[in-house]
Amino acid sequence: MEWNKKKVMVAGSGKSGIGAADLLKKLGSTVIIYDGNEKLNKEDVLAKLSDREDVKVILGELEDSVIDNIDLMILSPGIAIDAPFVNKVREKGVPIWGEIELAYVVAKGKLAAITGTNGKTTTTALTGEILAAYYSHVDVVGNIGNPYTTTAFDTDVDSVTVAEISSFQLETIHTFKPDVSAVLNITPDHLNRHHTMECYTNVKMSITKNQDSNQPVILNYEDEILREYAPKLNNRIVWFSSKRKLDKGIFLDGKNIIYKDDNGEKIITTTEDTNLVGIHNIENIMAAIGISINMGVPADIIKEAVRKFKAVPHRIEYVDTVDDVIYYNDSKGTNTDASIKAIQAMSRPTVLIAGGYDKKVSFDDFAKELKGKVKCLVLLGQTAQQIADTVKKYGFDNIIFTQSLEEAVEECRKAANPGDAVLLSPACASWGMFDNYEQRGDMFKELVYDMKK
Ligand code: UMA
Repeated sequence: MEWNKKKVMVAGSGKSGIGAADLLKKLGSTVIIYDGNEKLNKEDVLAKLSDREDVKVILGELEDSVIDNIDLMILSPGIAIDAPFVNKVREKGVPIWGEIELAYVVAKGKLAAITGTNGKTTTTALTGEILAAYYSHVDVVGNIGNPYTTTAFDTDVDSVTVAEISSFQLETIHTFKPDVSAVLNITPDHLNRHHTMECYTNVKMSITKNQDSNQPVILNYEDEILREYAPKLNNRIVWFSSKRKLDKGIFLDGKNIIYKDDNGEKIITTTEDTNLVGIHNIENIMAAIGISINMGVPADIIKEAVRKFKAVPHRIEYVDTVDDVIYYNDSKGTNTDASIKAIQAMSRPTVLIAGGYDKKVSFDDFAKELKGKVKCLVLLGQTAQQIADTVKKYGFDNIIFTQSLEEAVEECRKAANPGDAVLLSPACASWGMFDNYEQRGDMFKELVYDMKK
């Protein structure tokens, strides 16, 4: 690709858009940034760039005459592929790539890519730590918050990249081909954007679509959707299971986590040699082991890196203890399955804060988990009423409605007794009330810390 001859439009001026624009500038392309939010300030957008020279910013409406003059559009993951302006660009025959595709085309070295509904961030961070204990140049990128485009230009043949890839990012890949891929689990999420579970599953599984038949995909044997989908795959499947011994793959034997392949069986580590809690985290460790072994890391290095690894922020993160009430921040619980895991991990009577952006999913499975664990449910956001209606169907009626996170935390403080836990695990995205889950979690932590002031 003769990048220096291309006029490229980057859609979205968030982290991904800025990363993509910076990379394109380094490649010598002419860059136009487009963002549908007309309330943004062009100067603020330009100020985020490393090199703003000759970059044009368009906000609000996108005119046909602009589209007629571009060679390529790079889409940010938060923009739906069927958004009206994207459809228009497609109809005019302009190629549309995601920022992951752009970074992949530029990057060199080895690549491991991880997707799944839950556990992606922990598994990606852990895999990154393991690989960094063995290889000298490791980048951890993607949905984790560090766009792949920000590292791609500086990679070389010896570089190793670990990428957390969301379903949004997979919608716009074309040649993206990881050396090792992993799909951790598939449960309902983002159905407002992908519409059906079938579409969501197909998008998730497309992480494998360009891999050669000898390139591995690490899959969770306990996930029914993955087990059903597996026969359609052409890859070398490496299964992991937290519930049964497998003929081959990664599994538990008592406390030992075993890796077994044609060369025999090896104990990699044990369930006690980790700071992570919960069976879902054992699965994340298993996936990270599967990826690392297939990226050439020796077992003793893996064991040591797993032992040292600490939980990622916003994922059942201990915040503080106030009046013998433990506060946990699980703001990354942005779907029901993630929140169910957080509720299951609680060992004290729990006051739960839930609710947020409406992704058009059902809360039935979530509601069933409250019994015996959650003593009081504090609701906020767009989904508050839907969650209340659903939990009432299952006989739970200790519900408090609130209008803000401040009010929710205040209500939790009143509802919790010494010996209880307060858990922020909204089962919903933060959008609408917050920019992202990090902002929501950080605000929760501040509100908890403020209690001691
Ligand atoms: N925008 C438009 N038109 C639209 C929608 C958005 O112009 O129709 C503009 C907005 O005005 C805004 C910009 O696009 O200025 C935002 O772009 P974005 O939503 O793609 O957000 P980024 O800041 O680029 O962050 C993205 C990911 N966000 C989403 O997928 C929604 C981040 O994942 C990711 O960390 C980051 O890229 C770096 O790669 C967040 C996320 O919530 C954590 N991901 C979802 C999840 O994990 O469930 C998928």
